[in-house]
Amino acid sequence: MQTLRLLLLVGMLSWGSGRLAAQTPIEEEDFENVKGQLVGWSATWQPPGESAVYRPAAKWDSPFVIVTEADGAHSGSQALKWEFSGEIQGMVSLNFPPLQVNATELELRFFVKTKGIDKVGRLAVDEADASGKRLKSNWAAVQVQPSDTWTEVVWRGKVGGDTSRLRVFLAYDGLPAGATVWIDDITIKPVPGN
Ligand SMILES: [Ca+2]
Repeated sequence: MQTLRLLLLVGMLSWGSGRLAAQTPIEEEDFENVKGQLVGWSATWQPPGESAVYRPAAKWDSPFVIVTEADGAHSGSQALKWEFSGEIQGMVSLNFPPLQVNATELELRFFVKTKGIDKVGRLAVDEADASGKRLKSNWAAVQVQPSDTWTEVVWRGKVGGDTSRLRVFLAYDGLPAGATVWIDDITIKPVPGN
């Protein structure tokens, strides 16, 4: 069953790739300049036995929302909040905007905080070319542990010469009502010396 779910997730991530292709990659995000809707973020949900549903962040309202929140940010006065109003079954992923690749060895960092979650999230880091086409998938590149305080997630890796952006997804296999994930202070930088 787990293998099947992984295959379904890989499939739905592929499906989202074309939609992300036109977006301008980012190098950092602290959410301080977000006014109103989040741009570039999206989510994909694969309910058991049904087709995957992909929507931009602003188009989700049930069973979860993806918004910025002023309270309790890691930096400044805003962070991203992914909040579940109802129980969710099946794989669900928060899809980051494409991240700019400017070296062959990279370090991706961000801060995460969770509430009402007792399982690990899986961070996928996919390599893509300038058109958004996926070149390589790094599934479960990092396990994101649940934590009610801000903790830093770090992924460091070498990418291929044709890679010009990374596509990052934070995925969970089912979540209870009330589950919340906050994200803040995303950076992607060359590893010093590379
Ligand atoms: Ca912030």
